Amino acid sequence: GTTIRREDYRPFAFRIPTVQLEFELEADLTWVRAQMIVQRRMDLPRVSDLELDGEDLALISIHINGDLIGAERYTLTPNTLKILDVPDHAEIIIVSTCQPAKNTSLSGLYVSGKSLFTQCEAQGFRKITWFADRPDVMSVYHVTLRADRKQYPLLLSNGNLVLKKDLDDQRHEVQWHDPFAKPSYLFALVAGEFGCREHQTMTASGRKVLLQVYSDPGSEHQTQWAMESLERSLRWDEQRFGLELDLDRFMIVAARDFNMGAMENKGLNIFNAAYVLADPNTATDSNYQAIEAVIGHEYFHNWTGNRVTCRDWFELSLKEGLTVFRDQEFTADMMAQGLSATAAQSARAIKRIDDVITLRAAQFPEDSGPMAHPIRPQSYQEIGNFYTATVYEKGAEVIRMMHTLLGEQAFRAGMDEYFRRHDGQAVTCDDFVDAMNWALQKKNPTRDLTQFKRWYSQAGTPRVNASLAFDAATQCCTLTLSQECAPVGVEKQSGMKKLPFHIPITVGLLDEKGQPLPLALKGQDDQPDTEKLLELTKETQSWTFEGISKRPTPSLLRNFSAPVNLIYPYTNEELALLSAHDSNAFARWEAGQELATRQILAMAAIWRETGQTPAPDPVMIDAWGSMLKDTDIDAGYQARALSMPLEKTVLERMSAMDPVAVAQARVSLKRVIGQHFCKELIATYHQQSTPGKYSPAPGPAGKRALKNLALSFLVTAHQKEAIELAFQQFNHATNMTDRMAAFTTLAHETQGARTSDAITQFYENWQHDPLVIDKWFAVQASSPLATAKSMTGLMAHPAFNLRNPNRARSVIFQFCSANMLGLHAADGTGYAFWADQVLALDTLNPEIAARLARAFDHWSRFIPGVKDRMQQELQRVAAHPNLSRNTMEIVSKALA
Ligand code: B3K
Ligand code: ZN
Repeated sequence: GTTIRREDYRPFAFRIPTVQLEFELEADLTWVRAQMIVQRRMDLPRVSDLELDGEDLALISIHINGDLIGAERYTLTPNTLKILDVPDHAEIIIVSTCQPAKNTSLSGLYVSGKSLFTQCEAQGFRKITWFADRPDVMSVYHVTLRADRKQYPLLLSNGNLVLKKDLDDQRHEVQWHDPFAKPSYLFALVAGEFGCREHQTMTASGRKVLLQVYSDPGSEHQTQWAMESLERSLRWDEQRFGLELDLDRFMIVAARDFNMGAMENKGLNIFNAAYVLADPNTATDSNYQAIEAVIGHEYFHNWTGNRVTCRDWFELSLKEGLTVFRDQEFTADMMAQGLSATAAQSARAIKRIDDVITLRAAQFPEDSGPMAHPIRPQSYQEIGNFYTATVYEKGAEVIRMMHTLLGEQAFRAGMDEYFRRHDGQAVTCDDFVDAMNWALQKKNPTRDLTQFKRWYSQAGTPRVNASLAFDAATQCCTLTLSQECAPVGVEKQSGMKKLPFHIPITVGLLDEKGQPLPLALKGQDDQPDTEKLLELTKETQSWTFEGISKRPTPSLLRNFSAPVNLIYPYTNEELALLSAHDSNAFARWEAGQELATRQILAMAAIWRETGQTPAPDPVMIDAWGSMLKDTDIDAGYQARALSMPLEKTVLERMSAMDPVAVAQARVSLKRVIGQHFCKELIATYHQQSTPGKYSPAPGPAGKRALKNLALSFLVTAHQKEAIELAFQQFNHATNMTDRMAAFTTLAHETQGARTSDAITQFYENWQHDPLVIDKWFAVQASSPLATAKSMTGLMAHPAFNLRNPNRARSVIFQFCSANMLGLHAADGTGYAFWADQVLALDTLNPEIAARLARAFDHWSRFIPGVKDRMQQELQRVAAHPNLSRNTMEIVSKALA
């Protein structure tokens, strides 16, 4: 494929200040008229031709300044329209058609259900009309939509509604005007029949705004939480960042077929229905939380993304990393709202834990594999492949490190300065860091973020080795940190020399009782704190603390203050001490997880040799016992602390990955704990009841999480009483969280007539609700009992539809990326299934196919036998004729 490079960026030679779009909307054939003002930029080297992007379009006519032009005035290739020799000022009108019903890629204008939707980021607008489809060309849009009144009673586009009228032939017309100049990727239209929930509210400065949530007719009762989340998002951005909604109305529309979570189109967010619709009976606590987070995320994009956008797609993390950071903070603030200081700390720690689990499971593997890239990539073949965990989640970590280094107040000053400098512009990550640097220097003129910028240009997860030297004679304790980060991905081929990162590391020291020690830096601190922010900027650095009488236990990388792997030679006893006493809730969780991870790794190694798993270290069992009995801690926190680490996170720690050994070891450890603490777990189960009306609030959700974790330990341990409890809970649950928890543990851990009855019953009760049926498919596809053959069976079910991304994800992706035992079955059928599905999806929806292809990124790190078979299937995919550019990039990089 062709590689696009960041260094090749050139500004576009023309401005397009205004665009008037007219649509005659029909599913089979949509007619589009695009009228634009084009002005040659005199500040740039002169370019005579206007080159526009287009894809799958049929050209009808081109007019320049009122004259129809002939074929000698332009050249047309499959992806470009070059209008030759355009005047300095021109009004250009292009008329074309496209075919929404044939568009299975769900990018551009497409059909979902009976409605029409658009998805333009990153490069979908070019499937609607020819245009300079790049984020640095910003225009004011006026949009006219015409369509059949019956079939498409509602016609939406960005901005404010200016006109609505009926036409002849059962058609009608609606006009929209968006006063803010925007790049084409933020354009949107929706046509169809929808139910609507409305809410009038006021911005901080007293402007009236109308909030609307549109969804399938009859689903209006499921949009209350979405509306409440939207209102909370408005308030939060006003309070925390001083940012107001800038339009008179803000719309969210739910689509059943959608490639990702949601899209921040100006004033008209289009959402995957999974992130809009919820009621207690159909959505789980985590669904509720995800809805609030995604609604917040898209809303926050209005400033970080829309008002200030990206110069080019290499700068994607400018808006995505920052907006993920903002949505994480939003959720944390919502969770901590109204709590006492200690309870708030634990609530924020829960959110941090969940985010770090995601980062480690999705981003760390990416950063060590063939697709590794810096948060600001240097090159890509297909931009659709770069909406990655690195750009998003690691991008958010990089913003968070700046927040840690600057502190809340200076960070806010930096944000204000960023908007002051760049509102209405398309800018770069450097511009953002420069604004932050300005704020940092205002606080302390000797500091700067020059070295920090390396986080934008170097990939990989740094490894930080820590060691501690204690000197009883001087009562000094020296902490030494050193960093390394080997070249990864493309860095390997380029022979790039990597330089040290600027890494903020928050630390504490505990005495032998687990009490925090004052951290007096030698000769510097008069009033020492018990926590310090160390800044590691060199390869190796040491810090000496004085007045320490016994060798302490260090508590390192508190709150996960940097996206690194921190290695310290803890004894299991030290980890147990931290897990019982560390005053930092995040670090306390981390210590317990490290204990369990070591245990699983040890058990997996022996399982490989003998087929048996040894008994775990009593230190670890005791640590779990104390956490289980600690009734002072918040239930939601306790649930995280008692959970087993994810298989993926454990696998990352193996030099040769053995997925089956890890899955077996993890489940046997869980079983041992379930058996060992049977009585306590049953007690915990019964203590955590949440009577009364369902609420997704952190309090009751935490109790449910703990109760259901206890249930799952017990069922895994094959406790008869627990299996009975699970069936009862499944049958009598009054909310989806409890029903799903019971259903999952039964379907994954038990077999027989009652289990299959439960599966049948679940389907019969919920077949009318596609989002619940996605759950039904997902539970079966992620079951340790599932095989490629049973997947083929599931896909033959009448409710399966490969064209619906949510459905494809619930079956195929669950099996290929959340089912170790199924995917890695010894007969190789799992691998062949993966390849077959990548190829099947590739002809329909390349973006989704390429995502699935990434499930094999790590093939070369597996044990022999496993890796050879994975490689063969990768090669089979790579050799397939007419592979999309998306999938080709992924498999060729994996095989390189
Ligand atoms: N900006 C969109 C992602 C678009 C992905 C296109 N392949 C959603 C978001 O990050 O909020
Ligand atoms: Zn985003």
